[in-house]
Amino acid sequence: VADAGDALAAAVKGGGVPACARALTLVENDEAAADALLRALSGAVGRAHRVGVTGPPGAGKSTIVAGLVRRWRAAGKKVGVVAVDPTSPFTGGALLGDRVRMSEVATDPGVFIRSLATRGALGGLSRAAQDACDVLDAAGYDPVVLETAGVGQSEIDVARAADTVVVVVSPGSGDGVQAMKAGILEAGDLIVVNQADRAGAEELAGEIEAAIALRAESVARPAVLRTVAVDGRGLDELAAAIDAHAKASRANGALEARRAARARSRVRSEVERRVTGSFWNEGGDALDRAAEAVAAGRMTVAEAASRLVEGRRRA
Ligand SMILES: Nc1nc2c(ncn2[C@@H]2O[C@H](COP(=O)(O)OP(=O)(O)O)[C@@H](O)[C@H]2O)c(=O)[nH]1
Ligand SMILES: [Mg+2]
Repeated sequence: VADAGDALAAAVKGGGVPACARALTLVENDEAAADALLRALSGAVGRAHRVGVTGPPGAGKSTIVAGLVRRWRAAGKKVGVVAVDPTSPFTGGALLGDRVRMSEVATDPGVFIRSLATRGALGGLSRAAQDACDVLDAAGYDPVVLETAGVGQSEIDVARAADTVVVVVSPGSGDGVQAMKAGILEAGDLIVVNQADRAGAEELAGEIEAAIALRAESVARPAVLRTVAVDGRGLDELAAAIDAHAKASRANGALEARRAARARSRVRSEVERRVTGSFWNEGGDALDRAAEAVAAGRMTVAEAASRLVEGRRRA
């Protein structure tokens, strides 16, 4: 297994497209093989700039990503995209705005796009998404984009795993306001009000700018950009703003600090996953008995939990 893993790792580092595809399938489906592969790749990880694109479903994230990909390709970059979005998978027809553009990007060997399946807990998916970014990074794709949909804490956390975080909102259906309330704006290094061709866009951008202006002096104040992703308006400016953020964070140490925090958080979640996983694997019927006692009113939740934890300590 180790030899097969090493051969695959070498092919990934060589930039082989089929090797990348195989590696990402392992990351999604085969934990042990993925661990071995990532170990073999580890020395090659860390060169790519990771761009997180997050926001409510339908805001236009995938359309924006497609537009950015075309610009980066025109600039000679090799681009990787990992999408975690059950509502608009990258493999679906709607993805890249229109079919012509999609086939253009999809057949371009300088672009690698992968939608991750959303089965299992988001904790597992978050791990898979970051591992997938590591694979594309090691394969020489730079930048690597991580698109995540939704405004829940876990989606925000996944997006935060990027070097530059772009939060996309759009007018209508109250999504923008909801996104603000959910705290998603705080995660953004850049805020994009997309669908600027639609009613309410300028009001939404104004509200967001007002909210940002109220932040303490010590807190970063992200720029608010307007885009119309379907016709490309504002995307040159967005690409330039991403580039500027990448350069500035590299120069002022913010990138290094963020990567250290990211490594810490990945190790921490992995420990938590293993500890809770092994805890429940080893004592399924103890949980059943405790649950029965709590349901019957013979024990409180706290007492039941204490018993389980103490029982394990003694074992
Ligand atoms: N009017 C308008 N529609 C847009 C714009 N950007 C994207 N859309 C449309 O909005 C829908 C959702 O876009 P998509 O990129 O899949 O959103 P995602 O779920 O955030 O990835 C699609 O039908 C797009 O064509 C825009 O700037 N203006
Ligand atoms: Mg999408």
